Amino acid sequence: MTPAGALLFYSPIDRHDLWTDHLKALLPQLDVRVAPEGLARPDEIAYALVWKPSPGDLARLPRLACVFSLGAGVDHVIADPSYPKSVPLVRVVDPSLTAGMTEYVVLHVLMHHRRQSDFADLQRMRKWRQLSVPAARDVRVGILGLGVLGLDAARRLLGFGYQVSGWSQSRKHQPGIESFAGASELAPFLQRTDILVCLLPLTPETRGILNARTFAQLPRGAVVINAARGGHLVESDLLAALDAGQIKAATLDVFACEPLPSSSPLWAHPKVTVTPHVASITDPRFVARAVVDNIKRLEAGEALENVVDLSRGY
Ligand code: NDP
Ligand code: OXD
Repeated sequence: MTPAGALLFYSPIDRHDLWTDHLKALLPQLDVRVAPEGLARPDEIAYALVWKPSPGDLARLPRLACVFSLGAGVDHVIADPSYPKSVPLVRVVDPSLTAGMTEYVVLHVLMHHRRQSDFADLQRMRKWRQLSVPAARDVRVGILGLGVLGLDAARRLLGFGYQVSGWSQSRKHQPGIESFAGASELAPFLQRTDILVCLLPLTPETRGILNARTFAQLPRGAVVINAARGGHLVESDLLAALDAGQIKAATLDVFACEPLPSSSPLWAHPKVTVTPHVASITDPRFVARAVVDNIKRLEAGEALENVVDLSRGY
């Protein structure tokens, strides 16, 4: 099968050579072009595989048939007001991406619950002190966003014995997981959450959701883990809540400005764990196949998989 047009690979951070190898191993006839040079003949591009494309660039491709996000999130694409709305946008849904996120969430929930940073402090001081650690069944974990990633993490956390709940737009019916839905159920969800994990997509409705009001509704001494997007967090509100003891500690993987500037107070904050947007990374070995399969579907006139609903923004 020879595709109807070239694929533009467009990412300031991902390895184009790896992606090209994996894509061409599956579809040798695919003409892969790499931005910015690859934008030279815009009328030859039918597909774009992108991470944070510059606003306006996709709108310059007159024959664009499908855009593939290099991540599960698509905020980096639809933030562009000129995104051509008639062109389907496909996101990553992949077991390896889900597994990576679940590992990250479980690691950090356990780290906070098991007071690992307190024990690390004691070790530095050569102090032998058996701090008390609650049983998992007495710890309430609440996940903002019970989608592909949130649901998998919730199920795994349930396996450790935590009391797990989730907040989403629509009600979920998952054994053992308490479901809260919609804006009116955010407050009761927060009130029963000791460790809050954010796995929401970034949309106009969820931007800034990790703010002073949200923190105030959590029990005193709650923990916040944000592995979704930096735009969800009001950093100054978190710093104030940490200083006041309302929030005991935070793990942050994503930031409003990435890379996190060296001047950020978050780097050296004793109650904050920083990781550089690595909670889960798209693996070209697996996801190239999903891209190629969707190209084949589109060219055969079949329905695409994992298409984003542009009207709701995720
Ligand atoms: P999904 O689209 O599968 O799930 C999103 C969930 O959020 C759904 O449960 C949805 O509710 C809920 N939701 C959306 N908007 C609202 C709202 N306004 N109020 C309440 N609930 C809402 O996304 P994924 O699980 O695949 O990914 C989630 C996010 O994780 C991505 O968008 C991305 O930003 C981030 N991510 C971060 C990575 C990292 O390395 N740090 C890696 C991969 C992803 P409903 O189910 O009812 O629709
Ligand atoms: C994603 C990400 O959205 O890597 O997949 O953040």
